[in-house]
Amino acid sequence: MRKNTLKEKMLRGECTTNGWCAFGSSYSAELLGHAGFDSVTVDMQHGMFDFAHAVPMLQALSATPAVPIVRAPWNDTAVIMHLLDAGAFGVICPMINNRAEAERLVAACRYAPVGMRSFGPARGLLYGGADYFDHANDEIVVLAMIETLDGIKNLDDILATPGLDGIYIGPADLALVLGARPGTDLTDQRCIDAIAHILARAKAHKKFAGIFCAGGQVGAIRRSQGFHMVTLTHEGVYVAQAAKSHIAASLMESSAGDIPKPSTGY
Ligand code: 3PY
Ligand code: MG
Repeated sequence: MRKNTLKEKMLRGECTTNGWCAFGSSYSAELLGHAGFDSVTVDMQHGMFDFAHAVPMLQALSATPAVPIVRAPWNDTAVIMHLLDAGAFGVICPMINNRAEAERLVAACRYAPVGMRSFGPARGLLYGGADYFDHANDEIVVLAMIETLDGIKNLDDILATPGLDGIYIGPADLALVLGARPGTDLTDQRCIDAIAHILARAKAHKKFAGIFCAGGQVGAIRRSQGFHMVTLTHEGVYVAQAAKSHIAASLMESSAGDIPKPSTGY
C-alpha cells in the first residue's frame, strides 16, 4: 500500500502543514495539492459542498504530492466509511466528547478485529494499491477533534482510545465553549491555557496533536509549541487575500523599470 507520508512525518516528530478545501472544486483542490502542503483536507463539515463533490476533489488530490484527508461532517459511521472508500488517507472528526464517541470514530476507520469498517475500498484500492486491506489500519490517520467542554473533561480517556492516532484542536469552537470569541486563541488566557493543556496531554499519551490556525504566522507559533500538524487557514481566505493583494499592487505607483521577473504568466 502507498505509504501515508503525513503519518510518517508526524511519527518522526516533525511538524506537518495541512491545507484546507472549502469550495467543492477539484481544480482548486488540485492547486492546493501542488502548493507544498504535506496534506490537504477536504472539509465536509463547513466546506460548501457534499459527497458528490468530495470524490473528484480526492481524485484531484491523488495526483499531487499532498496526502488527501477529510474532515467528516460528523461522527457518522456510514459517512466516514464512505469517505475512506473514496480514498481519504486520514479522517479528522468534529466534536468528540468522550471515550465512547472516540471508539465509534475508530471503529468506522479500522477493519476488524480493531474496528467494524465494512470492506469496499473502491478508490482506496486505486490510490492505496492492491494490498490496501493489509495495511489500511496502520496507514489511515484518525484524529478526534477536541473543541467541547466534555472533550476537555474526558481528554485522557479519549487519548487512551486504542487505534486513535491523535487529536486535532478546533480553536474557534473551543473559544465559544470557554466563553471567549472565535479568533482569540492567541490572546484569551482561557484559550491559551486550554490549548496548552490539550497539547501537553496529547504528548503525554504519545499521540499526534493538530490544530487549525488562522494563517501561516499562527502556524509558525503552533509549530514552535510542538504541534504535529498545523492547518494554515482555508481556501476561502487564500483566494480573498490573494485577490486583495493583487488589487492593492495594481493600485501602487509604478513605472516600466519595476517590471517583475517573468513567471509562468498565468
Ligand atoms: C474550529 O476552530 O472550531 C474548527 O473546527 C476549525 O475548522
Ligand atoms: Mg469546530
